[in-house]
This record gives sequence, C-alpha cells and structure tokens, in this order.
Amino acid sequence: PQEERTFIAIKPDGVQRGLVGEIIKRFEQRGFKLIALKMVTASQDHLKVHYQDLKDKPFFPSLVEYMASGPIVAMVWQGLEAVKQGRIMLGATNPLASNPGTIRGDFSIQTGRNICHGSDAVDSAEREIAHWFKPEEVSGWKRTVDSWIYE
Ligand code: DAT
Ligand code: MG
Repeated sequence: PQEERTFIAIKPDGVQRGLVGEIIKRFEQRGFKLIALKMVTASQDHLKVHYQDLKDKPFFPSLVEYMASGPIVAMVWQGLEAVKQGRIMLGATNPLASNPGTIRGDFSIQTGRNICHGSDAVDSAEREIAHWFKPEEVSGWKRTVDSWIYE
C-alpha cells in the first residue's frame, strides 16, 4: 500500500507566484516520498494528451494555452493512499469550494488559475507518470525514516 504513486504538478501560475517550496513542503511534511521531479515547459501537444479526457470541454483550448505558458514543476510522490490524499491536500477543482488548509484553498481563488494538478485515480496516475517521466527519471530510493512514518 505504501507503493502507491501520484503525479503532482505545480502549474505555471504556481511557479510564477513562488509557491514551489510551499507545495513541496506540504507533501514532504505529510510523509510522502518524492521519487521524481523536474521543471519543464510543456508543449501544447503534450498537454493535450495529459488532459485528453477534457478535450470536448469549452475551456480546453484556454486550459492548454495556460498550462503551456511557462514552466511547470512535475513530480511523483509515493506513499499510502497517495492519489486520494494528494487530491485532499490540493482541495476542490474550484478554489472557491476548496477548504482552508488545502493548497488551492489557501493560495488560489479561480478554477482557471488553481496552481496545482493532482491525479484523480490510481490508473490515471500511472498513465500521467508514464507521460511525464521516463522510467529512469523515477527513483526507487530507500528512505531510512520510513519506519518512523509507517508502523
Ligand atoms: P482537477 O484539476 O481538479 O483534476 P479537472 O481534471 O476536472 O480538475 O480539470 C482540469 C483543469 O481544467 C482544472 O484544474 C482547471 C481546468 N478547469 C476545470 N473545469 C473548468 C471550468 N469549468 N472552467 C475553467 N477551467 C476549468
Ligand atoms: Mg483532473
């Protein structure tokens, strides 16, 4: 169960606003393990595949344009219920519905500038990880503190 992985990305607005450290800090402090990280300015073609499930939505073109507008910090975090807990830590898609204490609820106010991405299911997480990272970019490092985070 501690092997579950999720794809978390800090979107261009999160990077521009200096929230990279804050977002990484929250996942680290919670006990999740960082196993991949890179800064990348994604192409619109890459983002169209990432968001393929939304291709018929009216906001799809502006979503892809915004996501391609600057560097993204792409990450893979591993741990118990990483996908579900990652979504809870991010907050609701619309920041106006995100609880205080969540990343979106603390740092954003509009859906189209909600600063972070998190996979919504284990299968989409694995698809997204494979889309953003080569296998050799994901580290299987052993974390010595794990026995103090998991019993
Ligand atoms: P999430 O990012 O919470 O998984 P999603 O997958 O439904 O949400 O949508 C992906 C992104 O698209 C979302 O983070 C922001 C944008 N988006 C979603 N719904 C939108 C809407 N109604 N208007 C504008 N942008 C929207
Ligand atoms: Mg989504």
